[in-house]
Amino acid sequence: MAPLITHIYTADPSAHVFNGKLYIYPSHDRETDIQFNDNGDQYDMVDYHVFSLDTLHPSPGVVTDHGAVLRMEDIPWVSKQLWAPDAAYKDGKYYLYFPARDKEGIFRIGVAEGPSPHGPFVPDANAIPGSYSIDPACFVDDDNQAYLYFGGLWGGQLQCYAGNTETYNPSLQGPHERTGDQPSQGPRVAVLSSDMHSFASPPVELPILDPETNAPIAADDHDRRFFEAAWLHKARGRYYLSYSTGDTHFLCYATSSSPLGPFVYGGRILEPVLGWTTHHSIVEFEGRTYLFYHDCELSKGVDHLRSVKVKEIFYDDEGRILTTTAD
Ligand code: FUB
Repeated sequence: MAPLITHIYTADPSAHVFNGKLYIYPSHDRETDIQFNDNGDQYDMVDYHVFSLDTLHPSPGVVTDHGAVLRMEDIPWVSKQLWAPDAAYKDGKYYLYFPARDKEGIFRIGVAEGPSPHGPFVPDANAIPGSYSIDPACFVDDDNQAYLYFGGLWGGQLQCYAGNTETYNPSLQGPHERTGDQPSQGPRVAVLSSDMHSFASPPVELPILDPETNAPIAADDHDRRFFEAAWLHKARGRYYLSYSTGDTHFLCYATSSSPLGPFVYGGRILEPVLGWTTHHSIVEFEGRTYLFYHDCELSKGVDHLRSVKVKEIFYDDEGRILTTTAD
């Protein structure tokens, strides 16, 4: 499959259906002269574009670029690195959630509000109180309650927070994480307030449980442990939490009967793509289930210059997602 967007580099696609149209909220990658490192400093993005399409079947229709809907210079609390965003709709308004480093260099999550799926989005003056780390994904359940899932290891700083505390430990900055038989760190989830601008209660950790032992997946199990890119979707009455395994480059998923877990590991969705990062979303559109993801084919393998792609995926009769490959 060719990249969906070729006039700029885009990554971390969060796809949603609003008013019958498919909208994509990606990161906007750009070239810089920043040295590559395991902290992800080379991912130095400064704005967000929104894209839309009328159809994906039998092939993707024309992709409209709605332009830069939010710029770093318009967000008072941010110092750098506008990383993977997501969007949500609730009660007549649209919300863009995004991670960025604050003036102290600590990743926080911000929210911006707009009247349409493509903005314009006006950011709150401060990051969401109590937010930390990266990769927000907002899920609004059938009862209209919204949840924010987030977290990412290494450059995403999740390892700097132990369990359910918000206390930042700077000595763990960089490519560090738990090791051995210790429980791996799970993503966080926060119940959002009814106005979508704050956490109704402090975030809690969502351990990913091994289906055999019912214990959290071990820190050394890099083929299955959570690294970043949490995404929540609901299908067949179950909640699917999907995520990237980071340094082993898989997209995996876990399932639960509740948006607040417990989530039990289910399997692998996508084999490694060209490029270090892998980050995705899953959405139903026109009666089919699609995986949006990115790879570095267009940039010929430059890790921080990525391009969004889309592929139909399938479940088996038991609701397991069938593993696929990038193409
Ligand atoms: O795009 C910057 C970061 O790379 C994202 O936040 C991560 O999920 C990874 O894709």
